[in-house]
Amino acid sequence: MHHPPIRLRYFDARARAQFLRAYLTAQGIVFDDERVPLDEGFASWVAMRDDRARSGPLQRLPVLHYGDDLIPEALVIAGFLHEACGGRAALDADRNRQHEIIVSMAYTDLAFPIAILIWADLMFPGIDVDAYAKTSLGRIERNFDALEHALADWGWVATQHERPVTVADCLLWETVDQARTLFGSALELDDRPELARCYTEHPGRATFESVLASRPCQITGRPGEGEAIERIQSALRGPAAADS
Ligand SMILES: N[C@@H](CCC(=O)N[C@@H](CS)C(=O)NCC(=O)O)C(=O)O
Repeated sequence: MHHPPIRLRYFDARARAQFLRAYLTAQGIVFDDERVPLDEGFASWVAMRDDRARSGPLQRLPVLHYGDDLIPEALVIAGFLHEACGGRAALDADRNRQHEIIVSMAYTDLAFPIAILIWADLMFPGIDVDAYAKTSLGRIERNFDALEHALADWGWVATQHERPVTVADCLLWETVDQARTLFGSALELDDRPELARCYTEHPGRATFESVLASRPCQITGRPGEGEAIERIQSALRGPAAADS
């Protein structure tokens, strides 16, 4: 499949773009993985924000340059790539509907709350981070359970070796990996066999891991993300662990 020059511009973070990087790489598509540095005061971003030819019509990242087209919004980019890379044509109507549902759900109900939790104390000054972490984990676990049932009903994971890697597969894998990084041992996959297989047995797994390893970065652009995650995990382990 022929493509014009492709450039994906996002911060040097995983959040809204890592699954797109993984998808393009899994398709064997050469693209420019442009990363705006997470420098002091987001100076590099501030310097480019007013240039809509780079920051897009909404002045937010990610944006995808596909030849002369500039496409903003992660979900719009996801849909565009699903079409442009032949993913839509490779799936029947039911599978395409399921694909859309997985992408919408994983992005809105999993990836987004993960990012909000990481930023919580900076976004909502005075928030009780420990309580919020527990509430967030509970909500995300319920969303994982809902997804688990749907994936099983659809046989989504059972057929993952029979179809090309999809955008939804990349987003699911990336979201589970982010959740594991954020929640550590507080998040169990053992009683979620569909998600566990999607994560450990996915045919794209080696590619997803190598994309991450080739340019390691934090999940969000939050300054001090490592410490914030440690604090969240400590809260989830409970007072005994926090005191020791
Ligand atoms: N709805 C957009 C949101 C994009 C967005 O908020 N991007 C953030 C980074 S995660 C951004 O560009 N922030 C810079 C700013 O708002 O100045 C999407 O899902 O792609």
